[in-house]
Amino acid sequence: MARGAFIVIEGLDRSGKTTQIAALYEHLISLGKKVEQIKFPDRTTAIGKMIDAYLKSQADIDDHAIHLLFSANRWESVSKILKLLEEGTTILCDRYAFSGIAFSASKGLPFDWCKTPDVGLPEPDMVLFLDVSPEVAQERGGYGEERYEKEEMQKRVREEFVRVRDCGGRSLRWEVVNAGRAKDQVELDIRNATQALFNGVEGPIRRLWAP
Ligand code: Z5A
Ligand code: MG
Repeated sequence: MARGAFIVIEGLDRSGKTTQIAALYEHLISLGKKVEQIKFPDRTTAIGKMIDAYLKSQADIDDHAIHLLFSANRWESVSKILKLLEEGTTILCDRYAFSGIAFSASKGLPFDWCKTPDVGLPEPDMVLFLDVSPEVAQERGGYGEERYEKEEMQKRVREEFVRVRDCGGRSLRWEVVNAGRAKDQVELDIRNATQALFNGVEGPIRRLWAP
């Protein structure tokens, strides 16, 4: 039996990640596929609650320490991710290690240091990067109240995402989607980019940035 596909959606704040994951999820359900949605940060765990307090500016945490907490929050989901994939369930994941690097590096932490704690995580079969200019993102109801939701920060993060893509490693598939268009157009592009994965994937789950 083919294993499930691991599909990650990345992008800036307000790029439509959650909207598009929900649309793809409904499409896969309508096709009778086994599919699950996951999201990072996962704010439901003990570590996730610390991250939530940090993002809401209710707690101050050193930049290095919060970076490691975001990574630990992914590691605590690994057994669940592997189990779902092995039993043939497709995973749609809202943000992953790529956000981890882009956000922390844009605060000035060394890029390679940021990458290290996520080395060895399950590697996605495809990353869809929803690209919007910070200006378009801001038109979508403006940024929220959380710590990183400022135009200047989002501009730096967008630049860091280019570096993250370029360090992806040989096997990583990174597709850029123009997410500045109407929702249904973006949805169609995402469906077309991912449909070869809908019947599952042959071969083992690779590890992210493994040597
Ligand atoms: N972070 C980190 O630092 N390190 C890490 O390792 C990880 C994350 C994993 C919280 O993330 C913060 O954590 C985030 C990165 C950091 N900081 N920031 N910024 P989060 O995922 O919990 O929160 P978020 O990125 O802010 O998600 P979001 O605001 O929910 O954005 P979204 O999911 O991309 O957008 P959306 O909710 O689908 O859509 C936003 C609005 O736009 C909504 O009103 C939609 O109806 C509308 N929309 C969506 N698509 C369109 C189109 N095509 N046209 C017009 N309007 C649209
Ligand atoms: Mg937000």
